[in-house]
Amino acid sequence: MAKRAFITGITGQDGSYLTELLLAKGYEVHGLVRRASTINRGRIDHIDSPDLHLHYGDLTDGVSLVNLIHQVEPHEVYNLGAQSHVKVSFEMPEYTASTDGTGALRLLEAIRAAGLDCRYYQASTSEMFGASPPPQHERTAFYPRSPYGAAKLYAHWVTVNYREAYDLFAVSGILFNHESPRRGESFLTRKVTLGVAAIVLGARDSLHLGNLDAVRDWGYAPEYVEGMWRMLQHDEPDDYVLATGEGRTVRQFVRAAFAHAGLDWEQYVTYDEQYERPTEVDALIGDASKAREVLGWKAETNADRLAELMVDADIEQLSRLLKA
Ligand code: NAP
Ligand code: F7E
Repeated sequence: MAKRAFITGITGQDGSYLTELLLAKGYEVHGLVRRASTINRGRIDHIDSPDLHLHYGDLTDGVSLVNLIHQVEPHEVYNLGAQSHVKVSFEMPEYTASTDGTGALRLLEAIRAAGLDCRYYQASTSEMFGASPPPQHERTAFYPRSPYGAAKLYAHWVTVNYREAYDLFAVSGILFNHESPRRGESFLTRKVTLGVAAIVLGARDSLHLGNLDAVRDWGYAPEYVEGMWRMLQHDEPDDYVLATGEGRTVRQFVRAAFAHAGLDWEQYVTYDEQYERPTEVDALIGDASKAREVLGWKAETNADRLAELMVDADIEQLSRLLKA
């Protein structure tokens, strides 16, 4: 019998790659989708499989989660759904807390109430380390710097608590930034590579950014969803950092992306204060030794290569759009 997986956030960047991975492994995949006035499934539209099933629900609606967990009876649950934008979390702190923090609790309670023998993955984040200096690993002190980071820290600890209190196979993947051509358009990397594509193709002549000094550890999303799956296949539930171990400033990423298209970034990028955050996370560089030793997982794609592949993908996609 095929294993059944239940994924929240299936329409997001990671959810789409994880769905492809699990279907290729022979899983039956069930995804939670939100009702909106327009259909928002661009990242999974290309997946044509009788083993993919979508269900309406929301992480802020506990009843929908209880009903779906009962109905699907999953072997594995991946909780990837979130209001995942750090800057937006300062504008919508309560909604972010409900979706990203209490949402995890609602899902864990639905699993516990159903009495299922099921494995649970929580999408934790390097944002929980916040002001703690790099390199950050599983034993680094948490010090979140945004409502997003604080909400995710609650979800992280409640996952640990359900593991210890109820013997649930619950793991928390503490993932550093990971990107791809499917990255949301308002995150730094994608905003930059889309901007480069638009400049190359003559559709715009400048790009407005905020803080260029922040350091991030950017990896490639398809490799990170493989790490999530490996965490759930291990004998024991535990917490793992996934990261490349290499830090780059925003400025370095911008320079690499423009250079790949033969452009000098300084001629196009201007500073705009509106993209600053009330409190910033200055530097995130992860130490993923534990994932390498225990799970055999290692990031293969670094930020320079990522900038190149994202610029290439955006130039190709935008030229198709402009020709249409
Ligand atoms: P993403 O592209 O922003 O996708 C977020 C997903 O969550 C979307 O499917 C979205 O649905 C869904 N969602 C939002 N609010 C929801 C709600 N109230 N109820 C149910 N679903 C909801 O995020 P991602 O980059 O794939 O990241 C996946 C997860 O990993 C997130 O939890 C994120 O916080 C976490 N994370 C990401 C990174 C990273 O660098 N990418 C690093 C560490 C942790 P719609 O499509 O309907 O909006
Ligand atoms: O910002 C700076 C910004 O929004 C990266 C999420 O996936 O990773 C992500 O959070 C850096 C920050 O990602 C702009 O101030 C400058 O220092 O791409 P970002 P993030 O905040 O690191 C973590 C691990 C998650 O868990 C989150 O869900 O870039 N920056 N200028 C800018 N950022 C944006 N978005 N836009 C700018 O114009």
